[in-house]
Amino acid sequence: MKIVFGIDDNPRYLMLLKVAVRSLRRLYGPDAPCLCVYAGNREEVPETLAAEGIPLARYRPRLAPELLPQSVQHSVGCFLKLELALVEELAADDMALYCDVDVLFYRPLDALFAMQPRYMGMAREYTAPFYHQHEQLSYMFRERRHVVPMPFPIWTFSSGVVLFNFRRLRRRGLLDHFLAFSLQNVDRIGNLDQSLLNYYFGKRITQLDGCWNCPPYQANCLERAHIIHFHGPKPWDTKSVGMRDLRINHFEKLRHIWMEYLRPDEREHLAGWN
Ligand SMILES: [Mn+2]
Repeated sequence: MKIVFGIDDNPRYLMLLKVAVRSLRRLYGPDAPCLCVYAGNREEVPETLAAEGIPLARYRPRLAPELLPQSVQHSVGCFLKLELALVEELAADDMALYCDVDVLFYRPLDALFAMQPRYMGMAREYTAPFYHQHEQLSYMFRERRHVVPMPFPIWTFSSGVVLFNFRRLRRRGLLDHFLAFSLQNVDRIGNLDQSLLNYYFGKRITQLDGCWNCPPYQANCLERAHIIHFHGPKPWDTKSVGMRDLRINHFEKLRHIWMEYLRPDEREHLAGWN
């Protein structure tokens, strides 16, 4: 199964991607199947990916940046995961494991690859309360209005790691419905792509164990995690006040493990980031 990432032109994504893939290859060797979907225009990105031997899929998203509100323009890359089932390079794949670039593969993934969620599998996110002001949302598709009741009560699933069942999403225009819903409701959501997945698919999402998407600030992260997700402070962020509460438990240790994947020049490059 392919491990799929999605990036836009934020240079930090590129550094995170390199480490994610290097950690994947430490577990599964240099031929571990992966793909990076890229929706930007910088020449430096394909060059860097080629140097790292990471396959690249250039993709023009239907949720195009110009169609998204100003408030989400800083993170347009995270919407890419919503339409991976349409990416040409994945057309022959029935399933794929999407991961944010801020992950570190820590233990084997075989048990995850063996799962077959009906639509998609995601782990819970404990720090995000499920909250919205709407009882239902609606969207127009092929001249008909469709109503999506908000799934009360429900917890929030994290979109940092998503095991997608593409075959299911490609059936009966489900993805077309979902993208129509997303475009027409993107200004009514609180948490980017993650809200769109939670609101639209709700109880159809299969819950994955937390070991597949484990933040370093979680107390049992070191002993349980298979995929570590630097949700919250990124590995170079040792100072920001806003993230202080999440630099706890295993953050420091895991940030060092992440750093060890970098070459000295790369480490120097991110010294000024915060
Ligand atoms: Mn993330």
